[in-house]
Amino acid sequence: GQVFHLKDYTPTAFEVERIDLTFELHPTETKVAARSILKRRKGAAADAPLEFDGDELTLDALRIDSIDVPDSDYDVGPDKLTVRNLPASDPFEITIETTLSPETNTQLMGLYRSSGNYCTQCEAEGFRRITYFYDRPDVLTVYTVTIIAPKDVPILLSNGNSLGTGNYDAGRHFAAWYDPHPKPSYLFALVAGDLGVITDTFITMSGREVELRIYVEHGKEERATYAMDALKRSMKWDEDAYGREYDLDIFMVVAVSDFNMGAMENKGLNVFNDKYVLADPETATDQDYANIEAIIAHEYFHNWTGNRITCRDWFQLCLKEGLTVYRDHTFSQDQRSAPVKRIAEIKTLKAHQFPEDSGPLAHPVRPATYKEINNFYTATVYEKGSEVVGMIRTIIGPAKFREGMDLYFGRHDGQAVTIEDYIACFADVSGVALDQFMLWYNQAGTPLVSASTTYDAAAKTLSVSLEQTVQPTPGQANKSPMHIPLAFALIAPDGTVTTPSPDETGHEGGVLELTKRSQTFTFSGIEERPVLSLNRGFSAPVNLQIEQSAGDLAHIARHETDGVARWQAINASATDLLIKASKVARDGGDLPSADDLADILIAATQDDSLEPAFRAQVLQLPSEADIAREIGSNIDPDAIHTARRFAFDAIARKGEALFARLSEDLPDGAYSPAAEDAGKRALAAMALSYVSAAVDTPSRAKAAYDAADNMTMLAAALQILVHQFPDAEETKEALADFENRFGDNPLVMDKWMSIQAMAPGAATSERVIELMDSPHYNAGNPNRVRALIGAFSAGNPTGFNRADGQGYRLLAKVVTETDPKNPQLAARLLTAMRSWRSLESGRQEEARRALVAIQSTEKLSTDVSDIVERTLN
Ligand code: DPP
Ligand code: ZN
Repeated sequence: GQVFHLKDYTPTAFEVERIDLTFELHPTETKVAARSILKRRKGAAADAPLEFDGDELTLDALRIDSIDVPDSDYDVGPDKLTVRNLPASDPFEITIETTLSPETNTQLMGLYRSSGNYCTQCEAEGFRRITYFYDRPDVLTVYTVTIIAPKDVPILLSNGNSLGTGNYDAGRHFAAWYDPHPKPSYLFALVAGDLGVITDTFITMSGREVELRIYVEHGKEERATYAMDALKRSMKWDEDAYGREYDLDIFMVVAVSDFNMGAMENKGLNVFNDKYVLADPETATDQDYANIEAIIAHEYFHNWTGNRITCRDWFQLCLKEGLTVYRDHTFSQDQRSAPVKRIAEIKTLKAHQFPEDSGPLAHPVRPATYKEINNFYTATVYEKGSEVVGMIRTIIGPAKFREGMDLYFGRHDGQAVTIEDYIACFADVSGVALDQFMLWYNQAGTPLVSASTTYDAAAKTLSVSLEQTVQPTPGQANKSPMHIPLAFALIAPDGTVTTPSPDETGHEGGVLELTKRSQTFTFSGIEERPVLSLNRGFSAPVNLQIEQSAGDLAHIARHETDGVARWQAINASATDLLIKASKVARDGGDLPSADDLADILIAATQDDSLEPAFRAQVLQLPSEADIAREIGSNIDPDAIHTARRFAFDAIARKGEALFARLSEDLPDGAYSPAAEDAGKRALAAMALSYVSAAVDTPSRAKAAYDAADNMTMLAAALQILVHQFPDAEETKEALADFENRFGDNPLVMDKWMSIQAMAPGAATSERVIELMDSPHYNAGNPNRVRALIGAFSAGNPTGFNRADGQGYRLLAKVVTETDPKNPQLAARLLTAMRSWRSLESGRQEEARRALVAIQSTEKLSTDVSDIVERTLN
């Protein structure tokens, strides 16, 4: 297939002054007329042809200034329209008519149907499935949209402000929309159907009233109220934190049940996966509420970072995504507990981005080439992209960061820009050179920073020696040293925490800026040997190798004033032990005692000065996948499971009384999704899992299941039953009860499927195969497929990596069956194989066979062939 290169960027020959779209909706024969006003770009050749993108399109009519274009003047195919001999004088008008079949569009890109409603998804390249156009983010224009439909399709929506509605011919009606803000085609949206709605208003900082609407399936309106609340808080926060005001008269969100992504930031008309809109206490967990808050915020924040200022080309995807993730992270930190939220971000980054960065799918935050852009909506672009923005703030400081953002909004509003344009704003306001920093965008791989300290008691100096290396990644054999800001603190023997500046010129207050391959920083006037707490708050997304004794880690865990750093030290202790134990479990011998780790965890859990949500994070041992990642090669997932379970049980027995008490310490009063109550539930659920292991009977979890009056505790109890007591009668009863109560709610049954799919052990793959035949599974719906197959392959190390390869074969079957219908979904599922080379040799061979079987399937999509080829390379 074709390879696209960043270096090949060239602007289009024509600019589009505006586009008028008319849709006559029909399930299998929707008529689209697109009239665009075109003007030659300055400097374009006078005879330059017009080259529009298409994808599976059929052309019905082509006119220029109302006259049919003669056959000799154009070439057309499903994926391209080329027109020559264009009028010498511009602007001129081109009209293109196409016919679409939304009903049979199973890719969920372009115009399709979901539960009988019409909706669109155009990012990245879906608009070209609607009409021939410059389907690329640097062509911005003003859209007017007219939607004509039968009256049994009452709601007709598009971007911008309403121009009105009225009757049309033959019992049909219409609605017209005008979006005054020039936008690229990927932000176009249309929604039509019979939908319920909740409405509200927001008064902006300059006093304008904005109408807010959230559309959902009839009968689900009540479940959208939390999303509405989150939307209003997001609008307010963007005004307070960045001075950004909303810019249309109306802001709409529509929830649809068939959606490849989480949600989409179309101008004024966000389309959401219903999983990230609908919530009530009976059906949604605290995590669901937090996700809704974060994604509503994320898509709303795109209005400025993405829509008003967009990307020049898709290589710059992180320009909008990394930055917008950074903005939604800080929003959630402000709305909830900042350290607890930050810990969750670190866990997510390490669980999803670190393995990507160390395997065959590694790519820079801004890739230089791609075959299929859909495959670059990755943890690297999003999560590492967000960390990179955070590092700019650490390097230049919060005030200059805000100044740089203001400059960015002022300088580039209405433009399609590059990462260089973005970074220049921060260099300009701060005077700090950020050239070396650009490597974070251009160089893939997680840097490894090795650190050692030397204390000289006579001279009263502490030296910190740092060394960085970045492993080769596909296409990048040699790496240059990066600009790495490492926040730190020194902790004296008496527990005093200081954040001094090193003697070398460097950052004020508690940040070491590592820019060379190796560098030593010295601190003078240090009276006694301190312990170094390095990469505090995870200021840089690096792997840290630091010679630190268990005693030093315990010292940090006890005295750090920064909650995140405290957690980092505890997590490092747990990881060290679990790596050791996994090796013993693999090679035979007595597993190392988890007593010291248990003491640390129990001490933190008993500390009532710490918020419950933080204590829940502390109690959560590194996952099997975390341990595997840290071990890095020759992985035996079963040995890791054995080692982790051994430590878990030991901690459970040692803290049994404490866990028994905490497992019943639930918030009083009616359910509230607010962070404080959610934190209490998280701690109770964590304690319940430990005490259940200590007593080794399902009775407590079953009692908690029976007593639960909200989905958070119900799902937590069910998970303990299924994962710890798979064969118990209580577990069977709970599973059946759950199915009975929620069998008609697919989003809730997704949890029921995921919990079972993630049950550790070899038997699970058979259960997954059974569930694929159950009425709750639907191979055509992305949420169902991800809940069962995605959870199994990405969230069940022992089950998926079954030694006989059955898990891999199952995934291969689903991928090849899904690919013809929905290549984006199939390719995403397949990324679960990305770490196959780090497995022990037997599993590697099974995994390789499954990958080769996929590769040799006929007519693979570019999405799946791109992933399978890179994975095998
Ligand atoms: N809708 C996806 C997101 O917001 C892609 N833009 O991240
Ligand atoms: Zn986004």
